[in-house]
Amino acid sequence: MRKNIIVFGGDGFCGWPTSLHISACGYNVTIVDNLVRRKTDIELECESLTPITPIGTRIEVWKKMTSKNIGYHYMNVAEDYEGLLALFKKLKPIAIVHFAEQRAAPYSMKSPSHKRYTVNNNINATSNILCSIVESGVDCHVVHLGTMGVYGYGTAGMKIPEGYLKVKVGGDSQKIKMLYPPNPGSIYHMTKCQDAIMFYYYNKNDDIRITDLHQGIVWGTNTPDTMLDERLVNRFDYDGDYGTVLNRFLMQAAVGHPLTVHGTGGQTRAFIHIQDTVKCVRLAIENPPRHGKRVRIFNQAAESYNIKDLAQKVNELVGAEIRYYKNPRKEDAENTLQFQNEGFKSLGWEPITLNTNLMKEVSDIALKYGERCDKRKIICTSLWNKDNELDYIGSKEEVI
Ligand code: NAD
Ligand code: USQ
Repeated sequence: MRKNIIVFGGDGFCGWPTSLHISACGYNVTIVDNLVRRKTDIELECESLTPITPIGTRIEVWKKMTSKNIGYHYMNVAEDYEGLLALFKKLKPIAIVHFAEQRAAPYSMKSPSHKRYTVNNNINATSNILCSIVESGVDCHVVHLGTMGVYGYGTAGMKIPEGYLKVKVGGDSQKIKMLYPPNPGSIYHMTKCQDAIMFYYYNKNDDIRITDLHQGIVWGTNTPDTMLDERLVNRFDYDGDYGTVLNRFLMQAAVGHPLTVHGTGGQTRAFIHIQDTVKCVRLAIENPPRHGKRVRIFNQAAESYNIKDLAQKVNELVGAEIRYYKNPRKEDAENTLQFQNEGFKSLGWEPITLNTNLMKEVSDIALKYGERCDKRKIICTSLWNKDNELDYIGSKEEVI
């Protein structure tokens, strides 16, 4: 039985622990990554808080610890179509996991060139992967990491369904299921909406089996596999472009920086722990949709929280000053967010919810590597439009 799996973007924050988990579960994993995320560290003059080792060292140490091989190809998936096609023909994977996109909303909004890079990279990566699967004739399941942000963050009076909305048309006479209307909040999120149209098309035209995972904000750092050896440590982004909110707050508390709540902190978002990310991706791989079925969409998120409550929880756990900053983004000051996540639950997933032990684990990592933090990189300086203002100081009161 073929058990090859390609992980595109397997050197990144979600991709690395996922590659290890899938390898540990007995699949032959090949990582494809052009290391652009590491190069972006150089551009932004800010490294992962954790000292990640080169990809070659990571793979060598994994082999030493587990006797399992992980293959690696340095390749730009958005540009090297011929290389990609050759790889599909050679490996004939049963599944691929597609993480290889520029994933930070603030980075995508930094400047016209960052906007255009994000669009070119993300759209071409997805397009090349789908096109090369068809041309190679390989029957493989595509598991893509999308985002909860494709829905916008409103609930329209109901729980957000898993990808499709049931609507009545023609004076209630006819019921149809349509893709939930896209409502991106950044150029990055817009590319994920565009990915969805490509999936729809390739599934309809070429019967490619596709699972699109609408993932919430990932928190945490390590998984049991990355903890086997310090050289397997996962990356920890904390800067204003790539750092995501809960990990940032835990790191900020650890280094004595005020927690940087944007606006009123009334924004509600969906969250998932990194250990659940890797589990969900494996569950998706092991339960592929059948041929002839439309694109399967799962909401890959455990629960939602508003930002102010998160800051309060971090304060209760480790003690921190909470400050409110003028919001650099164009987003609703307040929203409620409810969503369905029955798809993964029906496959046996029991979500990890925000808990003190796991938050403490992140806090301990932040304390351990705190001296690597460059505090000048903490404030988010990427502004969504000309009406937004930079705010390095913040205030004790919510910014309306
Ligand atoms: P990341 O930036 O840490 O990892 C992405 C990896 O893809 C990097 O190693 C990068 O070098 C690689 N890559 C990017 N473009 C490439 C290209 N053209 N060719 C080859 N490799 C390329 O990001 P992440 O946090 O691991 O996110 C992975 C995926 O999960 C993204 O698609 C993101 O949209 C999605 N996601 C992430 C989160 C989160 O909170 N981190 C939440 C929801 C969804
Ligand atoms: N926020 C703060 N203070 C901070 C950082 C963020 O208040 O210091 C606020 C933001 O204004 C926003 C919310 O927290 O309202 C979330 O911001 P984030 O940077 O943690 O997450 P986001 O930009 O939404 O992007 C992240 C990942 C992205 C993924 C997305 C899932 O980077 O890859 O797609 O989460 S979701 O949020 O469900 O769209």
